[in-house]
Amino acid sequence: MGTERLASRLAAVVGPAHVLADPGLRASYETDFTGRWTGRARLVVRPADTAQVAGVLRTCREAGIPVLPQGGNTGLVGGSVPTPAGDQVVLSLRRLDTAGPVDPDARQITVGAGLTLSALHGRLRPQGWEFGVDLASRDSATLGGMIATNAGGERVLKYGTTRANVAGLQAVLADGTVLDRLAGLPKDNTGYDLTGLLVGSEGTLAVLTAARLRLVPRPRHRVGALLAVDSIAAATALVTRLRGLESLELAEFFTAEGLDLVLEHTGLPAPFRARHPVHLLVECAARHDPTDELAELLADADLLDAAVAVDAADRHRLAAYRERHTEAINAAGTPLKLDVTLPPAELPGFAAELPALLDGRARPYLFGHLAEGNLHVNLLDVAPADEEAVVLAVLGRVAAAGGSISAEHGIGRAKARYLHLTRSAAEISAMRAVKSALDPAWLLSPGTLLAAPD
Ligand code: 2HG
Ligand code: ZN
Repeated sequence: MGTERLASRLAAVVGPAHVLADPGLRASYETDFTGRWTGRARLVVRPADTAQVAGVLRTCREAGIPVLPQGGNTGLVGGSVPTPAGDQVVLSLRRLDTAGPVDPDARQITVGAGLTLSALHGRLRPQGWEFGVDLASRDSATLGGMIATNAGGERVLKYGTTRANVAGLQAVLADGTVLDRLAGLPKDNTGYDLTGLLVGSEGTLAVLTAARLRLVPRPRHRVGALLAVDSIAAATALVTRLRGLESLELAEFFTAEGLDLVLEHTGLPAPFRARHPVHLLVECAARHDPTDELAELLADADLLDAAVAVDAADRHRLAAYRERHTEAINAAGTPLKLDVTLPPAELPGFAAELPALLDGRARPYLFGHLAEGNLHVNLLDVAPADEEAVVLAVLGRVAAAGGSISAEHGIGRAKARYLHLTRSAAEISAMRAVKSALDPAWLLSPGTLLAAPD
């Protein structure tokens, strides 16, 4: 089907103003935040509700047109932008940004897939509730995108990944069939867990349109601290001790090199007078004030420096040193991002071996979520000819150490060909069978996660 005819069919579903054909209007949907992943959409379609999503999918299915669902386009593995082939319709879910009332009995809320995380936090805060998942890209990341990628973020040690915080979903299959699992019953053993299957499926099995989210009462007190230590090993050992505090909510690390870039990019003052090798950002939250228990635990820790934040403004000031890494690294170049998990005991050894693995082919920046052994290995200045070898050296080492080649960003297009490093042939073939069952023509998010059959 020609693009003009397709556009008019889709305009009949979503209205002409929401079918974007003009390259200027399409541009922000076609390139990711880093600029590394870019492509061309045949059209961008912006439905307003679930019925329109179903109509778009039915139209594309009939015409055999591939569809790429997109949320806030904050993904970092190329799964949220179309391929350069120019054949995919980008299906933006951003207009599905509704939020229902908080259900205090169930401790849940129903939201549209296009609601941003910040908008959700803003809605819950005055009502005394909180969504456990939080991450640096909260202003643009949408709940649908976060669920599709099973986003992790900064509070996994306390609340788990997005999966643990989703009680139900509404989703549309490639043929336009709507699956409605929004009841959010805490006990419901009636067959396959379709919600669990769709969480983390990266847009390959269905298009997520709404979610039933679990909430927690907003803790009355939060305290933060930025701690300087002399090595990643010391930071890891400190996190192990800090986990003895039930109130611990966050334990994030970064190194001197990353902090240098953040200071240069943001103009923020240095957190300490001296330059320290490794920083650990921690936060504790509880109904009681956790300041004393944190101070007690830190009293005999081997710290090079420490700053404590008891009010929200100070906490945000300290958190900025960690949260602004992504933009600061981006300002310094186009990073090659390898988001990996290692068993905690393997982490210091991996970090020490990294320079040898890279062998001068990249400038590394390490930061991430220490409690889960989740390292964001950001590499600058990798020559295109070295990319494949560098990726294989790092991911191969992670696989050999019993880690995972994607901790929280997903597989996307970036790592599809490396999936076999940490998932077995039997697992991949089971995944392909599920994909074929739910999307027989392989029209959803082609190229993401699994290579299409020949
Ligand atoms: C974070 O933890 C995000 O801030 C982004 O997962 C990580 O930029 C990255 O590599
Ligand atoms: Zn992260």
